[in-house]
Amino acid sequence: MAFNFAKPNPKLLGTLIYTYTVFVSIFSLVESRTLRLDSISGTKDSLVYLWPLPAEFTYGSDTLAVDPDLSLSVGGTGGGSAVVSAAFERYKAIIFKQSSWFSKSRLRAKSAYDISKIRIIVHSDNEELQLGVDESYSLMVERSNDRSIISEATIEANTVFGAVRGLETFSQLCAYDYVTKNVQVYKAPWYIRDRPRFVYRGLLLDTSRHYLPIDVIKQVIESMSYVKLNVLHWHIIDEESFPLEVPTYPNLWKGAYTKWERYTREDAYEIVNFAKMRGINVMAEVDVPGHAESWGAGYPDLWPSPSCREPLDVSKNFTFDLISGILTDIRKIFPFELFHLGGDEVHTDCWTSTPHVKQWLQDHNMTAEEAYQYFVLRAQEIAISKNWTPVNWEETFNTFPTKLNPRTVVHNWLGGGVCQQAVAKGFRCIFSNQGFWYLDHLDVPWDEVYDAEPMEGINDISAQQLVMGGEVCMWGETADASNVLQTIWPRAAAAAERLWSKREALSSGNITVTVLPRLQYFRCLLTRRGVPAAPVTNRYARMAPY
Ligand code: CP6
Repeated sequence: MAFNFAKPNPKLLGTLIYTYTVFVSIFSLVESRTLRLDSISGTKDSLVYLWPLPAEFTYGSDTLAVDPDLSLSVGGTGGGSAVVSAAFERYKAIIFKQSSWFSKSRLRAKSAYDISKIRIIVHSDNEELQLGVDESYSLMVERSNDRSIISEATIEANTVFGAVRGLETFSQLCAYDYVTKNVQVYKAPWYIRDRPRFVYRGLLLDTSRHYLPIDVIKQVIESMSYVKLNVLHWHIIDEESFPLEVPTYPNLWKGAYTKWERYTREDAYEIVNFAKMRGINVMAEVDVPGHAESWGAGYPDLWPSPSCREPLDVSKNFTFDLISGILTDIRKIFPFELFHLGGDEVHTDCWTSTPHVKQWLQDHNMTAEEAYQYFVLRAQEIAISKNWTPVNWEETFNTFPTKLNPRTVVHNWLGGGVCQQAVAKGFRCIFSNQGFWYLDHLDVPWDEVYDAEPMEGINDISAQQLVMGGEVCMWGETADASNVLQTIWPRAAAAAERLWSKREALSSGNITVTVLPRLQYFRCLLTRRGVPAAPVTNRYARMAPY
């Protein structure tokens, strides 16, 4: 005999209902025993738990429930972009990360939600990501007055990348409530209009001192998008290792630590694309001539001699042919208009002590310092010929400021406030003062990172416009896959707010009251999203009193 569907067996049904109830109770118990920090922080005080703080915002005191079946509706010429739909899917997963499948299906049955849809309107279908791309957006999260209409959160932006920034902010407004087991937006209605203070908000990642697997680089990029950083400065190669594939000069790969610690062109391309989907440009660095010893593993002619290997041999055309070959090969991979040529820490002893180089200097009537200038300018010409704008570490500006190509972007790292001098001479500048923004300096606490100001001492409006922004640097000598994320976070977030939010908003009031709890909340957000971020206060002297 077959089942009779028209007449359900009441005994079986009863058993099913009983089993269901038991499961619900067990799951509820398990869930309610989880930490409740984020459901509390959203309501307790008058702080706004967003990081970085938006340019303009107002809020109310209403609590809205977000539908676990949140849907996307798009409008405008750029609404149909894959950048937007992929970002929506990423953020939906983040927003409902804590809701179990079980609680979601129970909540679905209740059906009354305040926000069931995100409407994203994008006014351009141009998906090109370049320096100065419009990242502004507006975000509205409000309860509809008409209860028969499904309420929407609305994001409006001029570019798809503005929409991505808006989704990040929306995701930060959403908090999992461990009591109702629903995702809620506190303090609604929200009206936010936001835009970055600086066009360049970077993070340096060094894959030469320690190799970083692709997945780790992606984790760094993903976490950068949480604080709206927009440039990954990929310090791919240096004197210790050469992990990147360069087809024209295949022996360069011999400078990799092992054949497993290498990036193919496809790997690099994948990283650039992964970053682009998050509104992040990748600026590659080929640091010449002072940080390139590893190149000689494959091409020993690049060394002045086997016993004196740095800087690269300035006397040979082969050196510049090779630089040109690398840049030609990787131009296709890195579409960003900026390219970093290093130029730092050039100690010319090998040039003056190696006979053939010394002879070359004499023949060309050059001092070692002039040869340094000659090298940097020739490398700049190569980058410019490939349609790149050169970026150089500040020693190039400090040594020959009047000779540098005027398009050069000066990258500060020493402690002397070079940005002030560089912009006074008409150069653009990136701030990375090592006393504050070198993340490998573990003794620099979060508030010193937060207080560092790229515009310090620069008061003239036209000079201020030349300060492109800044960058935190995660050098690789002491960081690999095991600790790189916890070394970057949470202090990189402190710099990110400096670079995104209005200067006035950062300095108002006592930052241990207005900023520290917000940063601590954001650090919890990172850990909830799976980013292993270190504690915010790592010096006992700075911890809150009992
Ligand atoms: N590598 C390269 C480095 C550093 C620089 N360039 C560096 C120097 C001093 C400190 C940290 C890092 N490791 N290529 C300087 C720009 Cl304290």
